[in-house]
Amino acid sequence: MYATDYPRGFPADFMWGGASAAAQIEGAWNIDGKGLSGAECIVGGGQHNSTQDNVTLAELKAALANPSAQKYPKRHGNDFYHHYREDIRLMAKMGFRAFRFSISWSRIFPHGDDEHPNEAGLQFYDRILDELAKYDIEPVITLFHYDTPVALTMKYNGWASCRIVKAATRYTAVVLKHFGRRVKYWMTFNEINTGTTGFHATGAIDSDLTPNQQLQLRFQALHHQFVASALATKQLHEINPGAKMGCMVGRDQTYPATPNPDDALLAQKEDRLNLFYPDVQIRGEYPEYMNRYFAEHHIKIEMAPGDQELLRENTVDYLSFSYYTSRVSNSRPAKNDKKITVNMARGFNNPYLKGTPWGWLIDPKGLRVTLNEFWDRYRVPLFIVENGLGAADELTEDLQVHDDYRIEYLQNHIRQMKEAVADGVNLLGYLMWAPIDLVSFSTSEMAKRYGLVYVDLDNEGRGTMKRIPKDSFYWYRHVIAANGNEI
Ligand code: BGP
Repeated sequence: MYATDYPRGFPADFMWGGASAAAQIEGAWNIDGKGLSGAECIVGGGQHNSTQDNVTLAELKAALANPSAQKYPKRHGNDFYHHYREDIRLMAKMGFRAFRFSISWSRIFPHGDDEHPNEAGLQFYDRILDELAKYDIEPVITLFHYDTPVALTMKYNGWASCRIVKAATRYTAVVLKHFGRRVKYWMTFNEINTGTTGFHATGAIDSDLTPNQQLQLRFQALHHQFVASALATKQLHEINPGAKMGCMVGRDQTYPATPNPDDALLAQKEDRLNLFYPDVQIRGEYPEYMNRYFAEHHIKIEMAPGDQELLRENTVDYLSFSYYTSRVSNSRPAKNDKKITVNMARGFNNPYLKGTPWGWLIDPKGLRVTLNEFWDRYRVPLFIVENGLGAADELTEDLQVHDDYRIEYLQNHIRQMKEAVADGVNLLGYLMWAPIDLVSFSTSEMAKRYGLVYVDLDNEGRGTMKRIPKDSFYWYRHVIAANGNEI
């Protein structure tokens, strides 16, 4: 007998919630023993791939020499460090079942490899976990979210050197030993597939190298991240066999521009440069197609004895990803087809889609395609750990934010996600980006807001930090209460 029914809704334990990152929310960059991280030194220029990925040693030294000089609020985040109780209470009010945040390496080891961990740092995250436990909110923790300690950039040139793996492994050992028994869901590197775009991900200065040398350095840095990920996965499973380690990629669904087979081939080729990462972390080995790519680009990955075995034996338990947009591969662009960079993706415009005020193409159906493709390819549980709309919200005189555009964005994506679940995809949860307004990563500004809760803070760092629920706050609360049956 063959049953033909399919899921009409979300599982009862579906993890509805939101996501964040230490360097974009915490602030308190020089408090309680914290060291500086790369994320707190780079200055965004409106899009990824701008200033931040061409950071020079001189710029970094200047940031270190005068850390208070920066006018944007990146080092202050939304002051979650002092507002976490209020923020978590607001999440609980929305009915959150899960909250993703990252641990800042330089809060635990200010220089990345200090002799002893900073107890005040560990205690801060203990307080967050206590607070989440109070409301029965499942913590989901990222170990590395674009924030390599600056001291390790100075010492090793970040992930370019294999020597950083030892320091990273000590950091993960301490963190997993301390929190590993009380936290079930973990992930290693945020959007590991952005590693070839530069400093924010590799913590390595390579602005003086040729493009080919840069690629060589970045792929080598990525190998070190794969190794550190596998080691962290091993550590977690030893500490708590029931805990789950995920890999995390930034996903931009790729379409061929036309049915021309040349476009289809190009789309496949370009897409593989993103699939490479979950291929390694889920299947446990470098895929064959990368051999040709490496050879053609004169890239040689140095692997230590035992690396391949380590990758094979310590694959991840689930695949998590961010989804904001999709991209188009075009093998024969016309003169006026210009290439656009959206988030990390470089592709061509899609005439069927509209963009956000920051030009990110909005593609809810692409999320359904992604979910189905990932599930078909990997057969491991999936987890959406970022999806949201950056917009310039307006606070009305009576202190309200009518963000119907954000509701529409989230609504359309959640509807497509529901379709994918009905298609048979095994999905653990949906963590929107971001519950509370935070500092945008690419622009380093507050003006590009993602939150369901408004924070009174401007690009210059001025404001009361007051939290004000937006219309989307009430809408999302209802979606969660009805477990996605009313969207
Ligand atoms: C992802 C990052 C997040 C977040 C998000 C939105 O790539 O993981 O850290 O910032 O993008 O991007 P932005 O803040 O640049 O608009």
